[in-house]
Amino acid sequence: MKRRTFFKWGAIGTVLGITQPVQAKQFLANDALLDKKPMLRYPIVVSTWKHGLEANKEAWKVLSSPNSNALDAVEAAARQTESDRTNRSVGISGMPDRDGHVTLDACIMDHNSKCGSVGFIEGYEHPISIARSVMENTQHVMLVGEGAEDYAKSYGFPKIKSPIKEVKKEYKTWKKENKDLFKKPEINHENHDTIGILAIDTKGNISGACTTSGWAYKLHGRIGDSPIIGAGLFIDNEVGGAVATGLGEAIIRIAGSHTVVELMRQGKTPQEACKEAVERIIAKHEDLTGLQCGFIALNKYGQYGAYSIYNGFNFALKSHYQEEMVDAPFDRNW
Ligand code: SD4
Repeated sequence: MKRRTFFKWGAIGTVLGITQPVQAKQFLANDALLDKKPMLRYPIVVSTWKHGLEANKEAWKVLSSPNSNALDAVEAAARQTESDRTNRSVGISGMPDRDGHVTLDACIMDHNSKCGSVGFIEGYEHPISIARSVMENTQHVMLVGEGAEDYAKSYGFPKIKSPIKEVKKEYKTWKKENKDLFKKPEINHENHDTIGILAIDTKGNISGACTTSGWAYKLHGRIGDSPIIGAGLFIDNEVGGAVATGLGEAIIRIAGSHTVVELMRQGKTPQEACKEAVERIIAKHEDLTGLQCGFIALNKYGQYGAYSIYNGFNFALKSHYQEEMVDAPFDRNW
């Protein structure tokens, strides 16, 4: 999102009773609380980008009940964004691939390290729920393409028309303006916006979910980091969890979310862990032009952190005490 839009949104948020976006300095104070016996700060939910605010509200309906379940919370949050037809980066209203298909990736992981994932599926409103079904009803972790769609159909997930007409229209314009379809699609802060969600419930258990239409105008058949456990999402209930957003290929190269969780296991704060993972991506890429990647992380105490290569990445936070957008610290300006 452009900064101007971001701050405009912040002003509207204030009118609606939502706290203004918090700047990096304030949010770093949270990590300073990490001592030998940190305060337990849950239930809590954090979600990538602005659409995370609405998603968190759905998660909170689950998390605020006395016997809440983080897995139900992250699924409810992801479903909210998947159904938002104004969202151009998640669900069937998301960005199409180079051939005009909207192909979706999603995964989910719980506090028992159970996980499920679907990739490269078309015409299903809730990839996240299909991913959960794969986790709960099969011996597998990941189903892709036609096989995943057949599976969804057999479990009664309704097939819907995709792409929607707004996406078709935008695709037509894009195609006209991009005659050379083999040109590398442009990656910038406006054409990739997965939702990744991490939540800790009242029992202190953590789960996570991630869902996206992926890199806009990608090659048909491409799968990003978002359905890959360890890349787009990783949870370890002993430590915490992490989710990623941005250029999936770069995130996969360093097993991004797993890396963040392992760094937290070694004693790093969520903030430090996200920063180190981002620095690893930076070190492994000579050309960082337009290469945005960001992580958010939550440790078992309910402490959160985030970091991105470029400015402009933010996330939504909700707990008993907070409901706000937080600007992630970053390595460089666009
Ligand atoms: C992908 N990581 O498909 C996703 C896109 C994304 O913010 O996260 N956009 O590479």
